[in-house]
Amino acid sequence: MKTTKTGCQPLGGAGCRTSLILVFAALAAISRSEGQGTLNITFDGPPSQPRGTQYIIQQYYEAGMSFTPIDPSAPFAGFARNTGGGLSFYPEKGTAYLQAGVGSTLMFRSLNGSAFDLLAVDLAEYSTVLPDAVTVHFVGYRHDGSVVTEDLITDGIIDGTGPLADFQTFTFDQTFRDLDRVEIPTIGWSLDNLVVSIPEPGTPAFLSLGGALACCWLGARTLRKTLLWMGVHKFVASVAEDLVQQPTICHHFP
Ligand SMILES: [Ca+2]
Repeated sequence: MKTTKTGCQPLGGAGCRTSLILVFAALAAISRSEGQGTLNITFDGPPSQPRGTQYIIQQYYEAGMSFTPIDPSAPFAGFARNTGGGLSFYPEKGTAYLQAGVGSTLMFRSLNGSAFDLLAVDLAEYSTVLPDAVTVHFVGYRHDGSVVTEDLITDGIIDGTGPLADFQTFTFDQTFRDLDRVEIPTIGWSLDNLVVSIPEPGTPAFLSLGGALACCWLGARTLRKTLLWMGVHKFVASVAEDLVQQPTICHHFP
């Protein structure tokens, strides 16, 4: 009987079977941890834009995320970027943000095609001229092909450069996870501080390693059972036993 130098069970033993499950679970947890790649998109640029201005734009990029109209070829396609400061009738929090007036739509996605989680957003009404509470319709297109929606309703409190808090923070539930893109087809809103989570680069490699370890373990067990079932004599069975016993995962995960 061979023994391992590390003192842990050989691969395929009950101890390593448990360890393997724990390692694989840990890798999966790492891959979906919201602490990994969590980004707060502030819309504060670049590109630079003078304070107190509102520009209509057709694209904006920040932190690996792209923002465009849903249909860039549609009439008046675009959305506004407001830098705040000086425009007393617009929401004010001291930094830049996006707005949707007539004809505006917004779509955002990861530039490299990675699926992402949508966690939170700050929303306000469009202006003190249109101060009523507004319903902002979010449509999430998940990587598995399903579609989720959420209607967020602002409180209708807005005083521009006055003392009131124009923006409110909203959070999304677990359905807005693993998204390929999100669309906002409605208008009359102001939007800032979009919080998304994107898996860290290298996560697929971690998962591949976990999968490979699982396959090795399952493959070795299957091989041993098959050889024993076929009635091969003890020598062949001992070779299979060696396959089961080597290597140990503890060399890779001390
Ligand atoms: Ca901002």
